Amino acid sequence: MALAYSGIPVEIREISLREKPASLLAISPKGTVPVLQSDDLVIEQSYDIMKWALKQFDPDQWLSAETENVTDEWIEKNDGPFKKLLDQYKYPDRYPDISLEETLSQATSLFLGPINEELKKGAYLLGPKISLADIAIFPFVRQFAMVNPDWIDQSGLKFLKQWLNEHTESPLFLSVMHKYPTWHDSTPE
Ligand SMILES: N[C@@H](CCC(=O)N[C@@H](CS)C(=O)NCC(=O)O)C(=O)O
Repeated sequence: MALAYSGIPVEIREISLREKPASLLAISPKGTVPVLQSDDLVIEQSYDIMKWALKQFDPDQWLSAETENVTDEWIEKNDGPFKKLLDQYKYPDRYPDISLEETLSQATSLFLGPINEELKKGAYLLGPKISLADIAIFPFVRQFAMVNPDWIDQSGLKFLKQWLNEHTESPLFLSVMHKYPTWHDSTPE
């Protein structure tokens, strides 16, 4: 979404995680996606790719010097503790000792509840204006909400629900949610 918003032209190579192409591992041996390559530059973290794009073109000021620290804090909470809870929730078989109730309660008190509180004050995470924090975080909340479609209504987190709906229905999100053919190194460039 950040790349599309910034208007930087990119070639997207969807890969199979089960059969990672040698060309990916050659530039980024850690083997996770996304990876962005631009001439000699290789960026291996999605958040860094987003920031790289916005540093070049950010027409609606999704990120600024004033908001960078608070945005980093939200992303750290998302990528660390919330991502762990999301995995527990998505793959309960891998965590037989942790109950669903416990995961839900921790995710709500740690992350989803605080987001809902922020959204009571303004339509977006950092206030009245959309920002990189919204764009970077809502896809993870979307994944969480997709595990049990009844959960969000039962949660009572109505500001979170409204925010999630707005972002998952946005023209920008819909415009990038395509299925791309899988890239193989034998695919003609
Ligand atoms: N913090 C990294 C996480 C990247 C990540 O873990 N991506 C997953 C896919 S969503 C992956 O590539 N996993 C490697 C694998 O399953 O082999 C980022 O945001 O770029």
